[in-house]
Amino acid sequence: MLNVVIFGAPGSGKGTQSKLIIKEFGLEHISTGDVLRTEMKNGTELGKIAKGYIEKGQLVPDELIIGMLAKVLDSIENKNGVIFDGFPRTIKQAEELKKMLNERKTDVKYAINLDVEEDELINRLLERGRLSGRSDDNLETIKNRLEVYHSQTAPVAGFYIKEGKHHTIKGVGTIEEIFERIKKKLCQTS
Ligand code: B4P
Repeated sequence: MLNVVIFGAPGSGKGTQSKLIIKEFGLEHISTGDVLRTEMKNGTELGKIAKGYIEKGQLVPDELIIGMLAKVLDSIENKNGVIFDGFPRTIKQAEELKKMLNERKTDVKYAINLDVEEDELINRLLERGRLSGRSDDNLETIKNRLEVYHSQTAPVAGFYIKEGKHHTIKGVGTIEEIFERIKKKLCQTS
């Protein structure tokens, strides 16, 4: 199974590139951000709790995310593999993902880290906020999200470096150029 983790700072292009990877490789898509936004829209208990964290630019607590992910994983039948978009965001989530996949006789094959400088990230997110009105795409929340990224999510790279699965991809350029870089990596090493 081709299980791929795609990670990077907020606005690095995870969701954007995931869509292209899914199409090319026939994978299932799990975006924890999308799942949380659906829960928020439907006004569920989880959605109400998540809203408080997301609007402050903080991470939703690990226990909630891990429980949510286990349910989504069990509902998937695609045998080609899964792209994990925006998960794991902490070392604890990376450890739990490994456990969950091992229990299902599989594992992560590649961790793709999209590298984009901070000014570009802020510009992209402000632009998305302007167009979509997403409540966490405002300057104050974006700055908090970037801080949280550096303190809690960036260390996840070390987890996958140790496992020999980590690949940094330059995340600046056109969407198609970046996708070509990712595709080359996934084809080269598979
Ligand atoms: P996410 O939904 O994962 O949001 P994100 O980090 O902003 O990335 P996203 O995938 O949406 O954006 P992309 O880079 O593709 O998370 C939202 C929140 O949910 C988190 O802050 C957290 O609170 C919570 N959460 C989610 N998962 C969690 C977890 N595992 N644990 C705890 N909490 C969790 O694109 C950004 C913009 O850039 C788009 O407008 C796009 O069009 C543009 N863009 C993309 N590529 C471009 C390019 N090459 N050039 C120019 N623009 C580009």
